[in-house]
Amino acid sequence: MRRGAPLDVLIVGAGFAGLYMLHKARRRGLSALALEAAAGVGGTWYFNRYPGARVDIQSMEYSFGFDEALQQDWRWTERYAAQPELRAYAEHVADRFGLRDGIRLGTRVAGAAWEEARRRWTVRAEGGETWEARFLVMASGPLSSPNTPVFPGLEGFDGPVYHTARWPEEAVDFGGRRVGLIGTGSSGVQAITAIAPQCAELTVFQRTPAWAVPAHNGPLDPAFEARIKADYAGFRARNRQMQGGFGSELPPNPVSALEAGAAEREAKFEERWRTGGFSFLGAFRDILLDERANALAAEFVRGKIRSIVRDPETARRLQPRYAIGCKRLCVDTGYYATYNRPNVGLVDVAESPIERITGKGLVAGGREYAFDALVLATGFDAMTGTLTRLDLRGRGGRAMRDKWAAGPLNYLGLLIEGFPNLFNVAGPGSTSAFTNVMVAIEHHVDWIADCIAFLDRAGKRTIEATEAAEAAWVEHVLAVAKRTVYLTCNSWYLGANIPGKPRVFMPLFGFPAYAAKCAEVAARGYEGCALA
Ligand code: N01
Repeated sequence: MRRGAPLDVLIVGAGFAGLYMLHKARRRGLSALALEAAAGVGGTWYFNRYPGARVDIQSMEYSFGFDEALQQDWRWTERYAAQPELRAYAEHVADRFGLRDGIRLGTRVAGAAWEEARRRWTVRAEGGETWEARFLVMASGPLSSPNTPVFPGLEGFDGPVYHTARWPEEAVDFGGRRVGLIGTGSSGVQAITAIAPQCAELTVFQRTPAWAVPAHNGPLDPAFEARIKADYAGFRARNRQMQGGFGSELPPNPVSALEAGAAEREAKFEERWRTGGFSFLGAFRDILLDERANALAAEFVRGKIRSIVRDPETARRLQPRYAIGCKRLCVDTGYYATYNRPNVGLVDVAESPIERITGKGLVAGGREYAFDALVLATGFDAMTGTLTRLDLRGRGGRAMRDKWAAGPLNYLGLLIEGFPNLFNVAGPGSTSAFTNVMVAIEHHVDWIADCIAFLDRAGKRTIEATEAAEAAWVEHVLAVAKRTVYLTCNSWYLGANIPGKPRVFMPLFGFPAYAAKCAEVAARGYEGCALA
């Protein structure tokens, strides 16, 4: 069944990107509709409601800056907001800007096809309903397709299995139960810390240890809030000048870790450790750029792990051996200390891999571990998973999963050759994963809205990247990564967490240079794109 008149903009997703895109499109006088698979808005913050889920960028920064009244009125209760508050914020934004009637909840998009003759997208939901639109905006999120590894026997497990990224709406009671948990990335680190005090016994199956620094979360300091709100626009602008789009209150130290003396280095690491959060990686300017500088920061944190974790063997297993920050740094609230609890055990499944799940637990290294409930904190098919899992067909019926078979070709992260009038928000080729994603989202949505306005003014009906621009862009993203430590480990940035996924470095490091490039492309009449 085809729905109504063609839309200007069809948006996939009603997380923060979808909400702002819908608002922006309407403000520009465009007809727009957002389709959302979930029963509520919020995207990531709708689905990831596992115990302990919390943002790792400070709340005052991890929020929209596009509306002064919104940022003045909204009050965060904690330095790092927990998932329920973030979800409430998304709900508030939907109500405040009257977006509800432009969102179809419970509507999972199955696919979309470009119709060349009519120069439109036809978007199809599961269930068969279709919509037509001039522009298709993928606001489906870089971390929205959960990864459930193939564990033989998983279906035969007697107890409940929970994935952190698809946590049930109703409360899960772990009281008196033995819990097994696989995965120690950001989700695992938070879930382990929160579940351990709730359950009888927690066994963590770790393949790669996480680097974690303390959040020092707590109630939001009213004096800090007042100071930021006195010039919120200035605060946002200063953050946009930072490589990650956040952290201007404590910028990176301009000194090299290699030039500092041992005492100065220790003092600086200690100071940043006490401050908490990602600021640790800015203790010296070259921690993410130079492996030797990185090794000094890494050894400092390994020392912290040894001093926190009482059992030497557990402490040994928890100490990572790869570059700190190479996989996304975790920001924790007592993670390492959780292993001092008598009811928490750590099994290294790198040394003794998981062989199979049984009815009563799992077998690793020839030994069976018993538990009543299983938590999978095994992450996502990041950055490309959502677009390649959809039946997305561009010019000539070409499927996105074929176009991206060897890696996600794109231009500026925003445009894809062969897929006219499709914009991808916060995807591969953009700084999304390396930035405060709220900054990345606002930047992309504003760019997209300006691009559509330009096309309409110029009487053009389509825009798409050229193959040459795409090839050069993908090369540029890799060249930037080569100047960092990011290529020295296996991470989801590289697609290395999914067996068989092409190893292509996907996110771009450095927001200010990226934003400047996007602005320059626009100013030059969308250089690198074919307009018709
Ligand atoms: O996923 P991950 P995540 N056998 O991919 C392990 C954002 N986020 O959901 O490293 C055994 O990081 C895997 O092991 P390995 C943030 O950007 C933010 O935790 O591949 N183990 C790893 O330990 C983050 O980076 C927040 O060897 C297996 C874990 O599962 C991103 O989302 C909170 C396995 C997956 O870790 C993803 O985080 C949460 C197997 N077969 C998430 N397969 C905050 O804002 C996978 N693993 C705080």
